Amino acid sequence: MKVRIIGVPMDLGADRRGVDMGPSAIRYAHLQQRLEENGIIVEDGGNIEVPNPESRKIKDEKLKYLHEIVESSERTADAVSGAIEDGFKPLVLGGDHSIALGSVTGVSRVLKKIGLIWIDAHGDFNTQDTTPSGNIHGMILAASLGLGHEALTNVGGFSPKVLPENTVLIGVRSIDRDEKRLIRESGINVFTMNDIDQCGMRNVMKKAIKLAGGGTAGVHLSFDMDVLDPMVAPGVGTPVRGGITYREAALAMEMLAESGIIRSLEFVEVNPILDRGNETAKVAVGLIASALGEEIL
Ligand code: 4U7
Ligand code: MN
Ligand code: MN
Ligand code: MN
Repeated sequence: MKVRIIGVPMDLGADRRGVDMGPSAIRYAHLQQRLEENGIIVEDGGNIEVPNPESRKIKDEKLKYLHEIVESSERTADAVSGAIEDGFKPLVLGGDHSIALGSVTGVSRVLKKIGLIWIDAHGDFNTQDTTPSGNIHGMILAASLGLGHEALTNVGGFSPKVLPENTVLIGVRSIDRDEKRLIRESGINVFTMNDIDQCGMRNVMKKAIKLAGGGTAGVHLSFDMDVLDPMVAPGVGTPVRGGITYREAALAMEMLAESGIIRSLEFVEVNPILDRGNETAKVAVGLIASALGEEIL
């Protein structure tokens, strides 16, 4: 297997500074070495160019840094498409979750019909009309399905990037009131924390793999580190108590690796400023290794 690392040091999509250092923190936690130990050929493609919030002005309080995020997304999409065309599996490192707009666009453009597995404490299903924060990292799943501001939904020049029946949202426990309505109306597949408690991660992932992988050319995994319990992953921008354990996350990754459906993947929202001893980045590296087929024995 050949993997190309693409860093996106983006924090224009969230309120708290620090996630722009996520790609460095994950690299510093020996990502490349760990993957190479598993026999993977790793190429580090460096970082996508993203402007600093300090150098820009917010123009629309309901869509903060819209223009900058759209421009960066086009660059990310090109890097992701390029990696797949060059025979690599793109591994995108965030950065806040707004970077998924570029990744999803890049994969969808090449593979045409994709599945999307979005693992997150949040729904990321707001639009400019429902957002309580104006932060675009809370709107990207909706945008991938064609909902929201046209500048977002039309990145890459096409919309939607994925169909609701092939979209699976897993691990959610914090959804805004109007966001809830949008999710229900959208027809995407959702497994909440309660579903994981009731049915177990194994059963949830079995269903998720069928829904996202069935009849699609491949699946993009978008993993928001805040799905983990804050005790496991303290270094995230928007922690929510009651999250999944390390082993539940690892099982999910191992099942995805075994399924063979994953064509590109991303890990987002690592915030080294809020972390303890780079622990959250280390957790990310462990999960990335599992998702890419690392075996215990
Ligand atoms: B993340 C929020 F209001 N829903 O829209 C919003 F609670 O990528 C949070 O999942 C969004 O971390 C979190 O701002 C986005 C808020
Ligand atoms: Mn998210
Ligand atoms: Mn989240
Ligand atoms: Mn966040």
